[in-house]
Amino acid sequence: MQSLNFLGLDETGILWEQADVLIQPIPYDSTTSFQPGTRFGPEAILQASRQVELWDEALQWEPFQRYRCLTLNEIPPNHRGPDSMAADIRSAIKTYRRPAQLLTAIGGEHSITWPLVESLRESHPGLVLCWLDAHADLRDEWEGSRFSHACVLRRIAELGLPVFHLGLRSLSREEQEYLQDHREIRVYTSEELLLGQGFKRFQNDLEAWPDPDIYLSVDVDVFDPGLLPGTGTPEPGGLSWFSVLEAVRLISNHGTIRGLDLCELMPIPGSRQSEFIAAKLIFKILSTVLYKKDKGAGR
Ligand SMILES: [Mn+2]
Repeated sequence: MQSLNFLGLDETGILWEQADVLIQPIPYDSTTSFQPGTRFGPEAILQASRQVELWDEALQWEPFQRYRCLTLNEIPPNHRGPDSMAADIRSAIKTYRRPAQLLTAIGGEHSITWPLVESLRESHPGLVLCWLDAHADLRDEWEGSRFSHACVLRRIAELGLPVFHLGLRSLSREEQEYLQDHREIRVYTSEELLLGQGFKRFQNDLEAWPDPDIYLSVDVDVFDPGLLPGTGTPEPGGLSWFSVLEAVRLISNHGTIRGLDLCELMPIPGSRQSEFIAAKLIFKILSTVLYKKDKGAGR
């Protein structure tokens, strides 16, 4: 069977060592609460990505005319639980990832981000995390696992890297107390970003890190569910398309995005809306990162 690839690009003759961007599908969802189905996210996003225009109308260029993008085979789900899955992800990406390549993971549930960040920190010890998500994901344990999607940001924060969380609008009292005790996790709520000075404060705070290496993790529930309904735990009051692009622009302008993921897309039968928006966002992020790399190269 012909496997699906991102944007329907012609990958003929591209070796993984030569690719500037590696797309890594990770269809894993054993712990997703409320509604399952994010295991079908990567395939739906790759399928929908074929409808995304290759021309970036905002930046006025076509990134994959110049840069090579290769979609890898999926990392199969490990049903022993998210900690076993994390070990599989770590060992899979260790075999092929090179520091200069931009690894772009497509989930699956958000628990996949922990091994991705942990691995990237080995080559980029000063890594800063930008986290776009409606939820805090700061529980110490959930459904019998400390590595569940509901605990993933807590496990990552314990690695000791600076965290910028944009779009929060739903958390438990336990998570609120954790945030009060852990000021290294900087939070910009959806309300502050949409109705207040959140972007300004985010930009000011980021400036304390000169030219950082950045990992960008997007839970698609950061979007308003009116725009993107296909996710396991939709929350009202989410970000708009342009506010998410503004966040991406600020992040990319300020530092260098070294790795990214997009998680928690749950296809809705009969609709392609959510997966198309997710595919287009991945394209927009990659275009933004590659554009900066391209313009910087000539200086
Ligand atoms: Mn979430």
